[in-house]
Amino acid sequence: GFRESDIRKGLEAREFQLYYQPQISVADGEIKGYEALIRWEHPEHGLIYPGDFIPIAEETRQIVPLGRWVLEEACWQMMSWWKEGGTVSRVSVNISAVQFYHPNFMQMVTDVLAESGLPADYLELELTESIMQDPEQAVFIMEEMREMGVRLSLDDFGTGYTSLSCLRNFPLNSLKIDRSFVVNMTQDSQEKAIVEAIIHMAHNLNFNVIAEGIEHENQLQLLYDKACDEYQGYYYSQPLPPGAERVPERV
Ligand code: G
Ligand code: G
Ligand code: MN
Ligand code: NA
Repeated sequence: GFRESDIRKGLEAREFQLYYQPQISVADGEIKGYEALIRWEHPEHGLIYPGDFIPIAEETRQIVPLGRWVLEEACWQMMSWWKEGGTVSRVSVNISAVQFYHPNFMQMVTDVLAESGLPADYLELELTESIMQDPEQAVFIMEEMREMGVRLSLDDFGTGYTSLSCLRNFPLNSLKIDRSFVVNMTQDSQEKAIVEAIIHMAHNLNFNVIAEGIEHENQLQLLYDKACDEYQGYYYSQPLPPGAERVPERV
């Protein structure tokens, strides 16, 4: 496995890269934004996925400098596309609980936005249910983020233990339905009922809903019927490095 020093050296050698996956409007197929997903182009081991190094980065707190790099890179990329193409896109950046509770987190986000010039409302932070370890503190930090104009989403929703009474207090813009609920929803009426219930609840709380892991046309049709707002998945495109042509993956 990788160690703290490997991650530090990888960062110094600029071996990390962000891939981007579009977030698509269910109603009209328009690209609403991109999720940034980190990859490690390791000189010896090739392309490494976050599951193989993010947990170690979190344990060793290397996620703090690595996470700052991710945020800088994502904001810089949006500005660069904006300058090239005339439109600016929303970017969603995954934030781990270690980063979120770091005392400099707020200042770091403020600094990166100022340095890059990206308007705050084009940045969305994807939080997981693990930040709910301290709900009062979480709400406090989230409210400060929202005052800055940054958008917030709750990632992998349904896989953690967020109580619904907590959820109501979170100043979120959107909720992302975990892929595990989407996989069988067209065949399994119970999974379909869960997806439907999440969409209704989220809308009643004034959150947008994004479904993850959409691989088939019939899944997209179901989301349309249930008025889900956005989707992500191989059906539209895999996550790709900047500048790559769209690659739908037929599975
Ligand atoms: O493509 P995929 O294997 O990229 O991503 C797997 C998981 O890794 C996702 O659940 C995502 O939350 C996490 N992840 C991807 N990029 C980042 C990142 O930049 N920071 C953090 N903290 N997690 C990430
Ligand atoms: O942050 P998060 O857990 O949401 O990361 C999304 C993960 O899901 C990434 O690893 C990404 O590569 C992966 N992913 C994105 N679209 C699809 C899809 O359609 N099918 C599958 N199996 N994985 C997907
Ligand atoms: Mn995510
Ligand atoms: Na997710």
